[in-house]
Amino acid sequence: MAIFRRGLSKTRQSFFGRISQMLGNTEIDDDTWDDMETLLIQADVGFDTTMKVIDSLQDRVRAEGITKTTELQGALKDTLSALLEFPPALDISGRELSIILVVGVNGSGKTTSIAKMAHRLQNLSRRKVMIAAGDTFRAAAIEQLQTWGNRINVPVIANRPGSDPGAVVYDATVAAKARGYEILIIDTAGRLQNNFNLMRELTKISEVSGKVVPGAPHEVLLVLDGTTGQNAIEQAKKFQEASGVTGVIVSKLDSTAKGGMVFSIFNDLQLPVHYLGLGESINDLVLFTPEFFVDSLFDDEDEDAD
Ligand SMILES: Nc1nc2c(ncn2[C@@H]2O[C@H](COP(=O)(O)OP(=O)(O)OP(=O)(O)O)[C@@H](O)[C@H]2O)c(=O)[nH]1
Ligand SMILES: [Mg+2]
Repeated sequence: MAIFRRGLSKTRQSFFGRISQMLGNTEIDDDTWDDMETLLIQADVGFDTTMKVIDSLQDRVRAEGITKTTELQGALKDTLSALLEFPPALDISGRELSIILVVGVNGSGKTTSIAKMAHRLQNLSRRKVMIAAGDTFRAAAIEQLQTWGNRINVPVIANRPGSDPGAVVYDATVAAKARGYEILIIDTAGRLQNNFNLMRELTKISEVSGKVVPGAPHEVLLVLDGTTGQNAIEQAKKFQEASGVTGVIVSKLDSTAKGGMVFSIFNDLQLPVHYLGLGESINDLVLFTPEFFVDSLFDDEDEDAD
């Protein structure tokens, strides 16, 4: 919980934590709803999701007989929580080898998130984890992954820069099976959602893993850079079409006040968020927990205002 509060402090201090101050202590009127709408839009909750929140909040206010702005914070918390579902567990158990493909635009935080996730799965979940350096595009990308692998003691299967990513994925899948690894995480080159050829390459990488392990990849995780807010939602739609995304990792939420985009992922994209990146170090990836997330967006009533 403390790591959530620390990691989400920018979004809290800029938006949700200011709600009582902004709404003041008056009767709820039209201005209240205008202010509420502004707050949600500015926090990058997105237009459609904001409208939905306002509608349900108005229903709740009516049903509960709330008339004062001071009572709105609690109602807003409940309304926001209702938008989030507890994400299902990753589909990485109950078979010999499970494969997670990680995709996203340039610099969104894929490689870092993979290292953090591998570390979590190995140390907290006690699973045997291997990583495939499917980003063969840049030499530095392979080295970056190998450096992480050495630090967290997870093997990284790589090939020469410029080689076919499909071939690396094939080799890694065969190696993981032969050596009894339970989870293979595949890194991929960052690609823009509107680059047709690169998007098609993702489909190919997916198919290669499925040839060695039927049904693979079992999860396709899209890494969205939290600092890009609503822009990330548009990218996500393209990745959903091209690679059958099954879930989302939101990175860099510690560096942004746009944390409201998480609501949009559930509501607009209908995708579960599995992990949040809340910092640059290896332990700064947390399992998404709706209750902790929503609580961390608001000032704690017991806490001194900061
Ligand atoms: N503050 C913060 N920085 C992060 C987080 N996750 C990643 N970063 C930083 O974001 C930058 C890009 O991260 P990478 O993991 O290399 O991103 P990538 O998607 O693999 O990038 P490409 O391979 O170039 O497409 C690095 O400087 C990371 O340290 C996070 O949760 N918080
Ligand atoms: Mg990378």
